[in-house]
Amino acid sequence: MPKSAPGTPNPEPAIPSPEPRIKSGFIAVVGRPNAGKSTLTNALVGEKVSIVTPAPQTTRNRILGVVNRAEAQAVLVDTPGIHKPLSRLNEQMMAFVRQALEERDLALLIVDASEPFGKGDQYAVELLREYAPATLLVLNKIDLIRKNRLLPLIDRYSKLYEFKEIVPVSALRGEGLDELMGAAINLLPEGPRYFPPDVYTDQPERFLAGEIIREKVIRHTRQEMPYATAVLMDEFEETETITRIHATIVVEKDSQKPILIGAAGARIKQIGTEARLELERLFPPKVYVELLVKVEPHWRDNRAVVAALDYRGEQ
Ligand SMILES: Nc1nc2c(ncn2[C@@H]2O[C@H](COP(=O)(O)OP(=O)(O)O)[C@@H](O)[C@H]2O)c(=O)[nH]1
Ligand SMILES: [Mg+2]
Repeated sequence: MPKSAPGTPNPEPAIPSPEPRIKSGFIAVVGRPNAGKSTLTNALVGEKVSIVTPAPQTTRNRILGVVNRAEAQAVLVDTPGIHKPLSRLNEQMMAFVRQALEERDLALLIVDASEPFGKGDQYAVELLREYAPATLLVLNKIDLIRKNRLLPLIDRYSKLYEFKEIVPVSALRGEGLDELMGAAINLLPEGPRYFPPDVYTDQPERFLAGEIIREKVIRHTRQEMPYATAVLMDEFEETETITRIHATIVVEKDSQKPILIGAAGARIKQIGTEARLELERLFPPKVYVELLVKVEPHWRDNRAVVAALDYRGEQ
C-alpha cells in the first residue's frame, strides 16, 4: 500500500484490501495407465475436463482442472499414464508427466487398488522418487475390492516412498473424495487464485471438442485398433445459432479405415452422433459435426502430427 508523507492527510479512501490469503497450488495427478487419474480429476472438479475410456493411453496431454473453494484453489494437472516411451507420441506424453511433476506443489499418486502391484507401479514410484514431491497416495477403485486387500498394498507402498497420507477412494462412485481434497488442501501453500473462480480448465474449446470426438472414436474401436487414432480439428466455428466442427480422424493403416467407417458408414455415423450430442451440451443450442478419415502411416512418430495435438504449442 502506498505510504503518505507524515502529517499529510491521506486524500484517497483506503485501497480495498487484497483478497484474503487462500491455500492454492498445482497438484500433479500421476500414476500408471488406467489407474483412474482422469476419472478422479473430473470427479474432484465436478466437470468433465478430461476424457475417460477403458483403454490405456487415453490421456495424451497435460489437462488442467480447477477446484474452486472459498478458502482454496487447487489446480489439478491430469497426466498421461506413466510408461516406458517407445514412440515420439509416447515421449511427448512422458514429457507432460515430468513437467507436471516439476511444476507441482503437491502430487497425487493414483493406484488401481484392484490390480496387484506390478512392474508398472515400480516404474511409477521410481519416477516419483526422481522428483521427490510431497505426495498423497490415492488407492482408487475400492468399490471393486474387499477392504482387507488394502493393507498389503499400503504396506508395500509405505516402504517405497514417504507418503504424506494414504487415502482410499472410488473416483467412479465419488467415495472418499472430500477426505482426499481436505488432505490435499491442507498440504498446499498459501498463494493467489491462479484462475478466476468460474474457470474450471485452461483448454481451448476447439481442443475440448476434439477430445470428445477422440473419446467416442476410442470407445467404438479400441478392441480393433488400440492407441492408433488422433483427431485433428480442421474447423471450429461458433455462431449464435450453431457450432460447426470439421475434424479429421487420423489412423495408421489402410486396414483401419474400414473399421472406423463401418458397414455402409454406420460406425462413423454413430461416432459423429454421440460426439454431437455431448458437444451440444457444451456448445448449445446446436452442433454440426463432419468427420473425415485419413490414413497417415506412422503418425505417432510424425513430428508435425504429434505437435498439432498439443494446444499449448499452437500459435
Ligand atoms: N470400478 C471403478 N472403475 C474406475 C474407477 N475409476 C476409474 N475407473 C475406470 O477405469 C478406467 C480408466 O479410467 P481413466 O480415468 O481413463 O484412467 P487413467 O488412464 O488413469 O486416466 C475407466 O474405464 C474408468 O471408468 C473407480 O473408482 N472404480
Ligand atoms: Mg487419463
